[in-house]
Amino acid sequence: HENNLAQPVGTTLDRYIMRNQSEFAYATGELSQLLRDIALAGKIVNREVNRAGLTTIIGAAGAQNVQGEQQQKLDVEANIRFIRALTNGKEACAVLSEENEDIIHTGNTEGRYVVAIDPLDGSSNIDVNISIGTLFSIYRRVSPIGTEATPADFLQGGRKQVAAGYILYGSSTMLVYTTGHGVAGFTYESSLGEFFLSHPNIRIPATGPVFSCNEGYWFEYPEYVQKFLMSCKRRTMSGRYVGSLVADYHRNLFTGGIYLYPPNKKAPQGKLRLLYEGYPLAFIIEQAGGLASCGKRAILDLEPTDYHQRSPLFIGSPELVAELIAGNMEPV
Ligand code: AHM
Ligand code: MG
Repeated sequence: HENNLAQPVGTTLDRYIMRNQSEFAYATGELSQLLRDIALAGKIVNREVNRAGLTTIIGAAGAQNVQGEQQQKLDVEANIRFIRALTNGKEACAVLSEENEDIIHTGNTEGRYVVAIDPLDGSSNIDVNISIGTLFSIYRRVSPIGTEATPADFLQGGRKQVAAGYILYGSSTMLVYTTGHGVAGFTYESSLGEFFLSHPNIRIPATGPVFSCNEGYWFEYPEYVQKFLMSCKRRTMSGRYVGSLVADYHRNLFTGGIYLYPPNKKAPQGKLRLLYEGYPLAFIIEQAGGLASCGKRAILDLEPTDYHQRSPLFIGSPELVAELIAGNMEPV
Protein backbone atom coordinates (compact mmCIF):
# COMPACT_ATOMS: atom_id res chain seq x y z
CA HIS A 1 0.00 0.00 0.00
CA GLU A 2 1.29 3.42 -0.95
CA ASN A 3 0.40 6.15 1.42
CA ASN A 4 -1.67 8.69 -0.51
CA LEU A 5 -1.89 10.80 2.56
CA ALA A 6 1.43 12.60 2.21
CA GLN A 7 1.33 15.63 4.47
CA PRO A 8 4.11 17.68 6.01
CA VAL A 9 5.29 16.80 9.49
CA GLY A 10 3.76 19.25 11.95
CA THR A 11 0.30 19.22 10.35
CA THR A 12 -2.36 19.08 13.07
CA LEU A 13 -4.49 15.95 13.25
CA ASP A 14 -7.65 17.93 12.48
CA ARG A 15 -6.17 19.47 9.37
CA TYR A 16 -4.70 16.14 8.30
CA ILE A 17 -8.07 14.44 8.62
CA MET A 18 -9.79 17.31 6.81
CA ARG A 19 -7.32 17.35 3.93
CA ASN A 20 -7.56 13.60 3.49
CA GLN A 21 -11.30 13.30 3.71
CA SER A 22 -11.60 12.43 0.04
CA GLU A 23 -9.30 9.44 0.57
CA PHE A 24 -11.74 7.78 2.93
CA ALA A 25 -13.93 5.02 1.60
CA TYR A 26 -16.98 7.24 2.06
CA ALA A 27 -16.15 10.89 1.70
CA THR A 28 -19.07 12.15 3.70
CA GLY A 29 -17.11 13.71 6.52
CA GLU A 30 -18.71 11.47 9.13
CA LEU A 31 -15.72 9.17 9.53
CA SER A 32 -13.50 12.24 9.83
CA GLN A 33 -15.72 13.53 12.61
CA LEU A 34 -15.63 10.14 14.30
CA LEU A 35 -11.83 10.11 14.30
CA ARG A 36 -11.83 13.59 15.78
CA ASP A 37 -14.22 12.43 18.52
CA ILE A 38 -11.87 9.57 19.37
CA ALA A 39 -8.91 11.95 19.46
CA LEU A 40 -10.82 14.25 21.82
CA ALA A 41 -11.62 11.39 24.20
CA GLY A 42 -7.94 10.39 23.94
CA LYS A 43 -6.90 13.84 25.12
CA ILE A 44 -9.23 13.62 28.09
CA VAL A 45 -8.01 10.14 29.01
CA ASN A 46 -4.44 11.34 28.57
CA ARG A 47 -5.12 14.03 31.15
CA GLU A 48 -6.56 11.46 33.57
CA VAL A 49 -3.68 9.05 32.97
CA ASN A 50 -1.14 11.77 33.63
CA ARG A 51 -2.59 12.70 36.95
CA ALA A 52 -3.48 9.19 37.99
CA GLY A 53 -0.66 9.01 40.50
CA LEU A 54 -1.69 12.29 42.07
CA THR A 55 -5.33 11.64 42.75
CA THR A 56 -7.41 9.03 44.41
CA ILE A 57 -8.48 7.90 40.95
CA ILE A 58 -5.75 5.28 41.05
CA GLY A 59 -6.52 1.87 42.48
CA ALA A 60 -9.13 -0.78 42.05
CA ALA A 61 -12.72 0.35 41.76
CA GLY A 62 -13.83 -2.81 43.50
CA ALA A 63 -15.73 -4.09 40.50
CA GLN A 64 -14.76 -6.83 38.06
CA ASN A 65 -15.20 -6.48 34.32
CA VAL A 66 -16.99 -9.02 32.13
CA GLN A 67 -13.80 -11.05 31.71
CA GLY A 68 -13.72 -11.57 35.49
CA GLU A 69 -10.67 -9.36 35.88
CA GLN A 70 -10.21 -6.73 38.54
CA GLN A 71 -11.19 -3.40 37.07
CA GLN A 72 -9.10 -0.35 37.80
CA LYS A 73 -10.75 2.96 38.34
CA LEU A 74 -8.95 4.50 35.41
CA ASP A 75 -10.36 1.78 33.10
CA VAL A 76 -13.85 2.74 34.17
CA GLU A 77 -13.06 6.38 33.65
CA ALA A 78 -11.60 5.80 30.17
CA ASN A 79 -14.57 3.67 29.20
CA ILE A 80 -16.98 6.42 30.23
CA ARG A 81 -14.99 9.09 28.39
CA PHE A 82 -14.85 7.21 25.11
CA ILE A 83 -18.50 6.20 25.17
CA ARG A 84 -19.50 9.75 26.02
CA ALA A 85 -17.42 11.24 23.19
CA LEU A 86 -18.84 8.74 20.70
CA THR A 87 -22.37 9.37 21.93
CA ASN A 88 -22.07 13.16 21.79
CA GLY A 89 -20.33 12.98 18.42
CA LYS A 90 -23.43 11.37 16.84
CA GLU A 91 -21.56 9.37 14.15
CA ALA A 92 -21.49 6.03 16.00
CA CYS A 93 -24.75 4.19 16.56
CA ALA A 94 -23.20 1.68 18.94
CA VAL A 95 -20.00 0.89 20.80
CA LEU A 96 -18.47 -2.44 21.81
CA SER A 97 -16.07 -2.11 24.73
CA GLU A 98 -13.84 -4.54 26.56
CA GLU A 99 -15.40 -3.24 29.74
CA ASN A 100 -19.00 -4.12 28.85
CA GLU A 101 -20.48 -7.51 28.11
CA ASP A 102 -22.99 -6.26 25.57
CA ILE A 103 -22.85 -3.52 22.97
CA ILE A 104 -23.82 -0.02 24.04
CA HIS A 105 -26.42 1.75 21.95
CA THR A 106 -25.60 5.44 21.79
CA GLY A 107 -29.10 6.47 20.74
CA ASN A 108 -27.68 7.85 17.48
CA THR A 109 -29.71 5.55 15.25
CA GLU A 110 -28.82 7.78 12.28
CA GLY A 111 -25.10 7.14 12.87
CA ARG A 112 -23.45 5.18 10.08
CA TYR A 113 -20.62 3.65 12.09
CA VAL A 114 -19.97 1.25 14.95
CA VAL A 115 -16.81 1.33 17.05
CA ALA A 116 -15.11 -1.45 19.00
CA ILE A 117 -12.72 -0.22 21.71
CA ASP A 118 -10.42 -1.34 24.43
CA PRO A 119 -10.57 1.96 26.30
CA LEU A 120 -7.52 1.35 28.47
CA ASP A 121 -5.40 -1.69 27.81
CA GLY A 122 -2.59 -2.87 30.06
CA SER A 123 -4.46 -2.20 33.26
CA SER A 124 -1.91 -4.05 35.38
CA ASN A 125 0.52 -1.30 34.42
CA ILE A 126 -1.56 1.62 35.67
CA ASP A 127 -0.58 1.33 39.32
CA VAL A 128 3.12 1.16 38.49
CA ASN A 129 3.21 4.12 36.11
CA ILE A 130 4.06 2.17 32.96
CA SER A 131 2.76 2.97 29.46
CA ILE A 132 -0.82 1.97 28.63
CA GLY A 133 -2.99 2.41 25.57
CA THR A 134 -6.37 2.67 23.91
CA LEU A 135 -7.30 0.59 20.85
CA PHE A 136 -10.13 1.24 18.42
CA SER A 137 -11.67 -0.35 15.35
CA ILE A 138 -14.36 1.20 13.15
CA TYR A 139 -16.90 -0.37 10.78
CA ARG A 140 -19.57 1.06 8.59
CA ARG A 141 -22.81 -0.46 9.85
CA VAL A 142 -24.62 -3.11 7.82
CA SER A 143 -27.96 -2.69 9.60
CA PRO A 144 -30.38 -0.10 8.21
CA ILE A 145 -29.81 3.53 9.17
CA GLY A 146 -32.48 4.74 11.54
CA THR A 147 -32.63 1.45 13.48
CA GLU A 148 -30.63 0.09 16.41
CA ALA A 149 -27.27 -1.53 15.70
CA THR A 150 -27.17 -5.33 15.55
CA PRO A 151 -24.50 -7.95 16.36
CA ALA A 152 -23.88 -8.27 12.60
CA ASP A 153 -22.57 -4.69 12.57
CA PHE A 154 -19.72 -5.75 14.87
CA LEU A 155 -19.18 -9.24 13.46
CA GLN A 156 -18.27 -8.24 9.91
CA GLY A 157 -14.66 -9.45 10.09
CA GLY A 158 -11.36 -7.61 10.22
CA ARG A 159 -11.16 -6.93 6.48
CA LYS A 160 -14.28 -4.78 6.73
CA GLN A 161 -12.72 -2.27 9.11
CA VAL A 162 -12.78 1.22 7.62
CA ALA A 163 -10.37 2.64 10.17
CA ALA A 164 -8.41 1.45 13.17
CA GLY A 165 -5.87 2.88 15.52
CA TYR A 166 -4.45 3.24 18.96
CA ILE A 167 -3.36 5.86 21.42
CA LEU A 168 -0.22 5.20 23.42
CA TYR A 169 0.07 7.01 26.72
CA GLY A 170 3.85 6.77 26.93
CA SER A 171 6.73 9.15 27.52
CA SER A 172 4.87 11.07 24.83
CA THR A 173 1.26 10.43 23.96
CA MET A 174 0.79 9.31 20.38
CA LEU A 175 -2.13 8.47 18.14
CA VAL A 176 -1.47 6.06 15.28
CA TYR A 177 -4.17 5.16 12.79
CA THR A 178 -5.02 3.89 9.35
CA THR A 179 -8.00 4.23 7.06
CA GLY A 180 -6.51 1.74 4.61
CA HIS A 181 -4.17 4.21 2.91
CA GLY A 182 -1.03 3.67 4.94
CA VAL A 183 -0.34 4.45 8.57
CA ALA A 184 0.32 7.83 10.17
CA GLY A 185 1.43 8.72 13.69
CA PHE A 186 0.69 11.91 15.61
CA THR A 187 2.35 13.17 18.77
CA TYR A 188 0.41 15.08 21.39
CA GLU A 189 1.56 18.54 22.44
CA SER A 190 -0.15 18.94 25.77
CA SER A 191 0.35 22.68 26.25
CA LEU A 192 -1.43 23.29 22.92
CA GLY A 193 -3.86 20.41 23.27
CA GLU A 194 -3.12 19.21 19.73
CA PHE A 195 -1.92 16.08 18.03
CA PHE A 196 0.70 16.90 15.37
CA LEU A 197 1.75 14.66 12.50
CA SER A 198 5.15 13.31 13.57
CA HIS A 199 5.40 9.97 11.75
CA PRO A 200 3.95 10.04 8.22
CA ASN A 201 3.81 6.80 6.23
CA ILE A 202 4.97 4.40 8.93
CA ARG A 203 6.57 1.20 7.54
CA ILE A 204 7.69 -1.69 9.71
CA PRO A 205 11.17 -3.04 8.90
CA ALA A 206 11.06 -6.41 7.08
CA THR A 207 12.83 -7.95 10.04
CA GLY A 208 14.16 -6.65 13.31
CA PRO A 209 16.01 -7.34 16.53
CA VAL A 210 13.14 -7.71 19.02
CA PHE A 211 10.94 -10.56 20.22
CA SER A 212 8.23 -9.73 22.75
CA CYS A 213 6.34 -12.33 24.75
CA ASN A 214 5.70 -13.44 28.30
CA GLU A 215 8.36 -16.10 28.73
CA GLY A 216 6.86 -17.10 32.06
CA TYR A 217 4.49 -19.28 30.03
CA TRP A 218 7.39 -20.98 28.20
CA PHE A 219 6.46 -24.53 29.21
CA GLU A 220 2.89 -23.94 28.09
CA TYR A 221 3.80 -22.73 24.61
CA PRO A 222 3.31 -24.97 21.57
CA GLU A 223 6.51 -26.57 20.33
CA TYR A 224 6.69 -24.51 17.13
CA VAL A 225 6.65 -21.33 19.23
CA GLN A 226 9.40 -22.63 21.51
CA LYS A 227 11.51 -23.55 18.48
CA PHE A 228 11.03 -20.14 16.94
CA LEU A 229 12.00 -18.40 20.18
CA MET A 230 15.08 -20.61 20.52
CA SER A 231 16.15 -19.51 17.07
CA CYS A 232 15.60 -15.85 18.04
CA LYS A 233 17.91 -16.41 21.00
CA ARG A 234 20.54 -18.17 18.89
CA ARG A 235 20.63 -15.01 16.80
CA THR A 236 20.91 -13.02 20.05
CA MET A 237 17.84 -10.98 19.31
CA SER A 238 16.62 -8.75 22.15
CA GLY A 239 13.81 -9.81 24.44
CA ARG A 240 11.57 -6.82 25.22
CA TYR A 241 8.24 -7.14 27.01
CA VAL A 242 6.39 -4.28 28.70
CA GLY A 243 3.26 -6.36 29.20
CA SER A 244 1.29 -3.51 27.69
CA LEU A 245 0.18 -4.55 24.23
CA VAL A 246 0.10 -1.09 22.68
CA ALA A 247 3.57 -0.25 24.00
CA ASP A 248 5.12 -3.55 22.89
CA TYR A 249 3.48 -3.28 19.49
CA HIS A 250 4.46 0.35 19.00
CA ARG A 251 8.11 -0.30 19.78
CA ASN A 252 8.30 -3.19 17.35
CA LEU A 253 6.54 -1.18 14.64
CA PHE A 254 9.52 1.16 14.62
CA THR A 255 12.46 -1.12 15.48
CA GLY A 256 11.18 -4.18 13.66
CA GLY A 257 10.44 -7.33 15.59
CA ILE A 258 7.66 -9.69 16.56
CA TYR A 259 5.08 -9.66 19.35
CA LEU A 260 3.75 -13.05 20.43
CA TYR A 261 0.78 -13.98 22.56
CA PRO A 262 0.68 -17.73 21.90
CA PRO A 263 -1.98 -20.13 23.06
CA ASN A 264 -1.18 -21.74 26.40
CA LYS A 265 -2.68 -24.70 28.25
CA LYS A 266 -4.95 -22.59 30.40
CA ALA A 267 -5.89 -20.28 27.53
CA PRO A 268 -5.96 -22.27 24.29
CA GLN A 269 -6.97 -19.14 22.41
CA GLY A 270 -4.44 -16.94 24.18
CA LYS A 271 -5.55 -13.89 26.11
CA LEU A 272 -6.00 -11.10 23.62
CA ARG A 273 -9.37 -10.16 22.19
CA LEU A 274 -9.92 -10.34 18.46
CA LEU A 275 -12.42 -7.54 17.86
CA TYR A 276 -10.73 -4.70 19.71
CA GLU A 277 -7.10 -5.86 19.99
CA GLY A 278 -6.23 -8.31 17.19
CA TYR A 279 -8.19 -6.76 14.33
CA PRO A 280 -7.14 -3.12 14.74
CA LEU A 281 -3.47 -3.98 15.26
CA ALA A 282 -3.57 -6.40 12.31
CA PHE A 283 -5.12 -3.75 10.04
CA ILE A 284 -2.37 -1.30 10.99
CA ILE A 285 0.45 -3.83 10.64
CA GLU A 286 -0.67 -4.93 7.16
CA GLN A 287 -0.91 -1.29 6.13
CA ALA A 288 2.63 -0.79 7.45
CA GLY A 289 3.98 -3.76 5.49
CA GLY A 290 3.90 -6.32 8.31
CA LEU A 291 1.97 -9.48 9.08
CA ALA A 292 -0.45 -10.64 11.77
CA SER A 293 -1.37 -14.28 12.27
CA CYS A 294 -3.00 -16.57 14.79
CA GLY A 295 -0.39 -19.18 13.84
CA LYS A 296 -2.49 -20.62 11.07
CA ARG A 297 -4.33 -17.82 9.31
CA ALA A 298 -4.11 -14.07 8.94
CA ILE A 299 -5.80 -12.37 11.88
CA LEU A 300 -7.90 -10.27 9.51
CA ASP A 301 -9.30 -13.45 7.91
CA LEU A 302 -10.46 -14.97 11.20
CA GLU A 303 -14.20 -15.34 11.43
CA PRO A 304 -15.72 -13.32 14.27
CA THR A 305 -18.34 -15.21 16.25
CA ASP A 306 -18.63 -13.33 19.48
CA TYR A 307 -17.87 -9.88 20.83
CA HIS A 308 -15.18 -10.88 23.31
CA GLN A 309 -13.59 -13.85 21.56
CA ARG A 310 -9.86 -14.37 21.97
CA SER A 311 -7.22 -15.35 19.49
CA PRO A 312 -3.51 -16.12 19.65
CA LEU A 313 -1.55 -13.22 18.18
CA PHE A 314 1.77 -13.20 16.31
CA ILE A 315 2.35 -9.78 14.82
CA GLY A 316 5.16 -7.68 13.46
CA SER A 317 7.90 -7.77 10.83
CA PRO A 318 6.84 -9.92 7.86
CA GLU A 319 9.96 -12.10 7.75
CA LEU A 320 9.75 -13.00 11.43
CA VAL A 321 6.01 -13.75 11.40
CA ALA A 322 6.41 -15.83 8.23
CA GLU A 323 9.30 -17.77 9.79
CA LEU A 324 7.22 -18.54 12.88
CA ILE A 325 4.19 -19.74 10.90
CA ALA A 326 6.36 -21.86 8.61
CA GLY A 327 7.38 -23.89 11.67
CA ASN A 328 3.77 -24.63 12.62
CA MET A 329 3.03 -28.18 11.52
CA GLU A 330 -0.28 -28.35 13.34
CA PRO A 331 -3.24 -28.86 11.00
CA VAL A 332 -4.87 -25.64 9.83
P1 AHM B 1 -5.71 -6.33 30.16
O1 AHM B 1 -6.86 -6.25 29.20
O2 AHM B 1 -6.04 -6.93 31.46
O3 AHM B 1 -5.03 -5.00 30.29
O4 AHM B 1 -4.69 -7.38 29.51
C1 AHM B 1 -4.14 -7.14 28.26
C2 AHM B 1 -2.65 -7.10 28.42
C3 AHM B 1 -1.94 -6.66 27.19
O5 AHM B 1 -1.75 -5.28 27.17
C4 AHM B 1 -0.64 -7.37 27.33
O6 AHM B 1 -0.02 -7.54 26.08
C5 AHM B 1 -1.04 -8.66 27.94
O7 AHM B 1 -2.20 -8.40 28.68
C6 AHM B 1 -0.02 -9.21 28.88
O8 AHM B 1 -0.48 -10.41 29.40
P2 AHM B 1 0.45 -11.36 30.25
O9 AHM B 1 0.58 -10.71 31.59
O10 AHM B 1 -0.27 -12.67 30.30
O11 AHM B 1 1.78 -11.47 29.55
MG1 MG C 1 -7.14 -5.27 26.82
